[in-house]
Amino acid sequence: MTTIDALLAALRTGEVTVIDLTAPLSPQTPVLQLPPPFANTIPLSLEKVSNFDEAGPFWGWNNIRTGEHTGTHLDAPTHWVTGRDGRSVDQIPPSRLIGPAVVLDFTAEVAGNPDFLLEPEHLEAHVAAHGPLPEGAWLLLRTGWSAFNRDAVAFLNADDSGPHTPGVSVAGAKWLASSSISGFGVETVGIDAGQAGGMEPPFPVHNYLLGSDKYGLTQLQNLDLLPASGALLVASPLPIVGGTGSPARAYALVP
Ligand code: 23J
Ligand code: MN
Repeated sequence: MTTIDALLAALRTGEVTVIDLTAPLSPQTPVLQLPPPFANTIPLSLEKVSNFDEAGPFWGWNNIRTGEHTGTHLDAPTHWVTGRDGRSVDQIPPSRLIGPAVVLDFTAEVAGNPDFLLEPEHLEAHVAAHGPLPEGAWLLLRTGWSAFNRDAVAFLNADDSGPHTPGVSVAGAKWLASSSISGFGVETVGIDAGQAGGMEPPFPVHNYLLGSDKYGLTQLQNLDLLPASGALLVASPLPIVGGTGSPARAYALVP
């Protein structure tokens, strides 16, 4: 029996299950709101081509219009100034889009502090308890934030001082960039914290990870259904030629 046969058998018996980590993609899907003078991306819209009518009596189809960075999406290195000479989304090797999922759970901390930041100490404590992050891992920051997915105001959580959503400190971002991970996934609208625009450098996760050929995954959900380790992550962005990212489907295979 090959490894694939064994996996297929395990999927059939339910010994391995497939968890969809993707948020539904609709015109209501929250999108990032940067302050002026910055431009913003657009939500999803569907434009009918035909719907079993004169324009297509036996078929329905739509054109889609949205940003590369709408909903559950992947950030490619070329999204950021530090990675501008790196890989666009179509150039990411598929092997980097599949890897061991390592889930760090800070739901309790975030419940008391929406501006919670992942620090090197948290990462060092994880390594001390569980060993080094596996080569090619996808580190997933579980915060419980996906509970707000269907409510854009709560999800973006902005006030006069800007958005308040959890993320990673500058030192934490540097730590991740020099680790063996393939990518970093979050439940929030972007891979950086809500307050990251005021950090030095601004948006440190974008800055350091995308500048180190590591990728981002956003607006994940169902991270509460994953074990801390032992699951396999599969991310499937569209190979938009020259694209800086893409809406993506993300799955986990869970034993
Ligand atoms: C551009 C500027 C800041 C941010 C972002 C994009 C994203 O979150 C994104 O989707 O890449 S924070
Ligand atoms: Mn993005």
